[in-house]
Amino acid sequence: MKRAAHSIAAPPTTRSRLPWGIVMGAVALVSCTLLVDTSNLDGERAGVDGGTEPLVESGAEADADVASPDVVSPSGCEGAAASSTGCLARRFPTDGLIMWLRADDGVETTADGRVTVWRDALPKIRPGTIGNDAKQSQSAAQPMRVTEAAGAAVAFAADDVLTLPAGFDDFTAGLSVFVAVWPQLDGNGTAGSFLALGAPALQDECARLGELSIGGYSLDYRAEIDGVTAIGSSDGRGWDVFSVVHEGWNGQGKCPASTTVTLRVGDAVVKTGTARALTKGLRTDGRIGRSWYFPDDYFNGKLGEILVYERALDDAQARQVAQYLTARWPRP
Ligand SMILES: [Ca+2]
Repeated sequence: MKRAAHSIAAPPTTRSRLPWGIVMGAVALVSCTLLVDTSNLDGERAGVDGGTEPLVESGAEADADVASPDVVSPSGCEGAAASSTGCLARRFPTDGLIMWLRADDGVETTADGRVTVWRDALPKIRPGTIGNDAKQSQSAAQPMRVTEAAGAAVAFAADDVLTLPAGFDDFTAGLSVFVAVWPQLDGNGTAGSFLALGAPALQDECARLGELSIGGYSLDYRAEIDGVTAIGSSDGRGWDVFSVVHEGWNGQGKCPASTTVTLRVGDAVVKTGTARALTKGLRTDGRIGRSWYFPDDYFNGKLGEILVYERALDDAQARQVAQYLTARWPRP
């Protein structure tokens, strides 16, 4: 395992409570085991309902199964209005959405196109909300804003990373992450980690970290030392819509030792596995474009849009978000 070997030589400086060598060994073991596991189980989760969103139509709010997804053209959202934040937000569930980065709006750059801030769109649909803006003040580490057929995107090269503010502290209702990404694969089919949410202080036996990456042509989700890998998920030839839905505690008072993780490519489930649940705690080291587990692994490629929910979306809701992103980020 090339990645595991070189990461052991470069331990992160932020890990303090666990002997890193032991943890990394376990990660490598899990990864190697999962690479030969080609089972493709179908994961169905119970729906999670609740909350109100002013821009979600009442029908969708009352029915968590989203009987008739208003994916293409919500009323009043034709023409130029269709790409407004308010209209886009009507095409997918927003209950539990805690971060929404869209590269065609909210990206601020220097005069030569280096990204200083990628602003969270959430405050536009939830006035008063403080967004999870992704930032980078060091010029050498700033990704570039690029324009192409699908619209503006944020392009990351090695050593580029955006940092997220502290937060992301309660995933007891689960975690769902959706990403429109065009990975630039290296000779090993690896493009690195595009989103890492970590790490709160160690509180129990459950996972402080969640990370989504592309390695060996596979989509890889990690929660602490547990991993779920979908083999052959990416060819690097265009936009991909990847997602992970990690179920929550389901009403238990303490994080369960094993919970279901569902990986999708587009709106199709490509892998279902298990990982320990995510623990509660303020996450202070979230970043876009650099692995937390493998500090030398930076993301290479373009990101178009990222949505993070603090709950596990049910199957219909997850497909709806995926279909929204696939329509927005078509393959050229
Ligand atoms: Ca750079």
